[in-house]
Amino acid sequence: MSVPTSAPAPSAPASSSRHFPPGFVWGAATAAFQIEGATTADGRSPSIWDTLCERPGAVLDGSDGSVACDHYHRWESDLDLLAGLGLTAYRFSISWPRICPGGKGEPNEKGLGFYDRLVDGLLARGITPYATLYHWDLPQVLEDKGGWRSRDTAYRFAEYAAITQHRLGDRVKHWATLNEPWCSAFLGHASGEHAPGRTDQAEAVVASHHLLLGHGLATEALHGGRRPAEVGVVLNHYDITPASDSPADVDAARRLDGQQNRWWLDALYTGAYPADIVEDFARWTDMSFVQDGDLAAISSRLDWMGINYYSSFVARGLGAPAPAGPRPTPWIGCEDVELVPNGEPVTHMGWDVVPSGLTKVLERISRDYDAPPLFITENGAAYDDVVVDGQVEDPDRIAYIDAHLRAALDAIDAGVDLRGYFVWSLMDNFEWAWGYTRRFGVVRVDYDTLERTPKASAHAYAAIARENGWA
Ligand code: IFM
Repeated sequence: MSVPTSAPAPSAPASSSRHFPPGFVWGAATAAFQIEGATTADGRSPSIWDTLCERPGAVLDGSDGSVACDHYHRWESDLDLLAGLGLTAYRFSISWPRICPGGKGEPNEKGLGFYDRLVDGLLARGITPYATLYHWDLPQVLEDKGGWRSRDTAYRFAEYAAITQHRLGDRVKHWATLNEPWCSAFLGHASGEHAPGRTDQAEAVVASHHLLLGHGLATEALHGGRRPAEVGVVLNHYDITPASDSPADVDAARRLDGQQNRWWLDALYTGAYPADIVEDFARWTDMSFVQDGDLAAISSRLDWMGINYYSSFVARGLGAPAPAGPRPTPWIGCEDVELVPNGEPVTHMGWDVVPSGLTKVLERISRDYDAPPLFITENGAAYDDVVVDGQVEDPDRIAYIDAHLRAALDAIDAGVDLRGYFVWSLMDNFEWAWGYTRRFGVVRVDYDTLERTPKASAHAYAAIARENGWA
């Protein structure tokens, strides 16, 4: 948590020459359920997101992932797009229900075959694969047995990780176990906005532990495999400041920071959950589901860590007097905390644009934790793109990416070991509970024709990647 002191130093002006360290990795990111479509092809079983999409009202536009960007059938031309932009790294996720449609037992050869071809296609184009094993698409068969509320799911996850690495590990070196487990635990089990759409705070805490346990067991399995594996995890972090120095606001920021940031970082790097948050959660759970040895597995050695950064939060405790006007929504899992707009411009998601928060997040992790080298595994913005003659000029997205890259470089200049950046996202895609109404891509997808067109931001980002900074 950072408490506001003085205004952060502004990033260098857009015209100044700055460069990233040699070898900095430039990539784009996607996730299986958001782009692949083909949800019934080649033996894939339903995931919890297929199920949630069927629930009336769960997805803003009533859509689902059955077609998405049809990447399952268009992957070759999508990889050509990546290569055409000159990007040399691609972060994608593997669909668990394609590999293990039954949740356990014999893997599905056709599912493995798809990722075999994808990886070969990447390598043939000189693009390094960064594979994420879990980007929220739990096989529904496992949800039916308790999902992440059940300890057994953590063991099933480690099995699936081992199967996948056994097949792809001769070509894929960089593995991420989980993507943003906070979302799986808290949006999935407390607010119910994400699959499996449950609303029980105690379940969210149990799920958070089993997700982390799954991460730890999978990390051990990947490191123990026949092939050398560089294993990481991808977390969503925010810089969190109190709205004022009132005790209620300061405590709100502590709690929010504890749940969003420290819960995960402490478990991974210190082998213990933060005591103050365990105490906060005591109203829901006594943590008796934590068994001997769990935290040792959770904190097993990592080779890198991914940070997804989009925005930062200003927290107000509801004990403090609220100003007149509409009250923002209370925060999941911290019912007496609300987020206060900080006066910055917002994206189409309504998220404050705070590049300096990225510098602070990177510096904080590097300063407070014994963390491995860092990557920004997602950063980007949804804007309400205007299409003129099939083209998108997206100056807001260009400015967002540019400012965040400069903020990342500020962190490197301050000594942070940051190794790469993946823009979210390569292309417009299924934005979870928002359906297809929010566009994060640097490549536009026309959902009627599925035609792809690089936006101006794709070219602007590619130019920075080519130059390894700004000339
Ligand atoms: O689209 C998501 C992605 O799946 C996970 N990180 C945040 C992105 C934007 O909401």
